[in-house]
Amino acid sequence: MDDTGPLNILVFATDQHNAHALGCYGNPDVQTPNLDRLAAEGIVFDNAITPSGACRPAKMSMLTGLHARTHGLFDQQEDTPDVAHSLAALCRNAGYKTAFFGKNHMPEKIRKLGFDTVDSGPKPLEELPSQQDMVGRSPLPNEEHSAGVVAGDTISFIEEHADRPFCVFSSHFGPHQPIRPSEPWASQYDPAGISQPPNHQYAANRMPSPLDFATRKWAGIYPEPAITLAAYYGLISQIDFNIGRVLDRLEELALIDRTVIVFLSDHGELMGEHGTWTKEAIGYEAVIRVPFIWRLPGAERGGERRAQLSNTIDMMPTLLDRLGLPPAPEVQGRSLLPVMRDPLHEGPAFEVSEVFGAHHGKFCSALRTEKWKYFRIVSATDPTEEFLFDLENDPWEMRDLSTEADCRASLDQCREQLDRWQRETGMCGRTRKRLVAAGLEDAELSS
Ligand SMILES: [Ca+2]
Repeated sequence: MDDTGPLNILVFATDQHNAHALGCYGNPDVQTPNLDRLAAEGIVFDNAITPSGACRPAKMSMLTGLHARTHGLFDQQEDTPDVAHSLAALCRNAGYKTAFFGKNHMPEKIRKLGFDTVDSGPKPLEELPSQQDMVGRSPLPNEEHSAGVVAGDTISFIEEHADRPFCVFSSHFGPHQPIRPSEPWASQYDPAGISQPPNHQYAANRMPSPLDFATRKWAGIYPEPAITLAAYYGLISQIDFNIGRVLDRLEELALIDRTVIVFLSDHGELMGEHGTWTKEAIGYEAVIRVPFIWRLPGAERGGERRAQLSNTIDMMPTLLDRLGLPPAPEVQGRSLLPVMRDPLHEGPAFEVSEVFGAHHGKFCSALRTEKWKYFRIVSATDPTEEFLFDLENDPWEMRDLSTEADCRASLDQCREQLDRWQRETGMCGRTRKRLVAAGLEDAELSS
């Protein structure tokens, strides 16, 4: 292996992918042999958090290493802010060929973020025959389905630029709805044989109010949970197959050990957990925890796992660190290389994820430690809701402890850590304007 010269970057992103829905994260039903192979040759982060449980903010954070409150794409708004730096722009400045295939959420800005080649391919939501077809079988063969097209475009680009350093995002539309895999994946899973998450039906002592929005929105559109889960797993297996195609080609071209490979999702999916689907302004693990897998050249530390907390804003500084490029100024993520190379290296005490649902005016901020989950939901009109879960003893978050007297000290500590983080992190003018417009200027949004 020639280990001189610059390394390539290949990022596989899925959209709305619950971290429970991978074989290498312990799911007994879903088949993900290619991602499991990547995990066996890579390092799996078991406690990775998205900075925001919404598509556009999370994608922007991935590309900039910044929290949503700082880059200013704070919710699903259409206009995208200009940013001072991005991973792709820094790579391009260093001589890399840059490309983004698949779902980018910001067609008007993606080139400005530093990508030379941009191709979204087919857009499944726009091609959906009707809302009633949100879950089901795609009539398209794999090569015409977005999952196959994204992989095909990625392979062509890599073949064409095999002699140049490249930075490629291969960004799948799925398993975000529409949940419509091609055959044979649409028939791969028998709904009767699929196990449900333990928290899909349970007697909760309290539920966050934004869950109602998702439940109401999808009532009558999503079929029963087992059928939806079978389609969701089918789409994940189809994406896994296509990721395998890219990995195989990378090996054939002898580039796999000249490339840093990352797999992640922008955010999670309720996936039937807590009784509903998609995502909302809530801080459950189903929404904010994401799969995060790193394959370093030479499969360094391959097959290892890390329990230390990480955040997907760490991707950009980690890649720059491993490539030997100068770190970006003002980036809020941190390089994960020290943790990857030393299993005993201390991780951060907590990570934060924030999401604002403009459609109902609720803002949720979540604080995650290795043991605790604290999240609170504020709005201009309703009382603040607070939740606390003991993830060591209740990983599926089925018992809220925020009103338990003997958890009071932990609740106070989490709340104080989150307050301080929000105060110290501040926010950009654009985010402030957005929140003031929503009547949240008096809420606990420290600046
Ligand atoms: Ca998304």
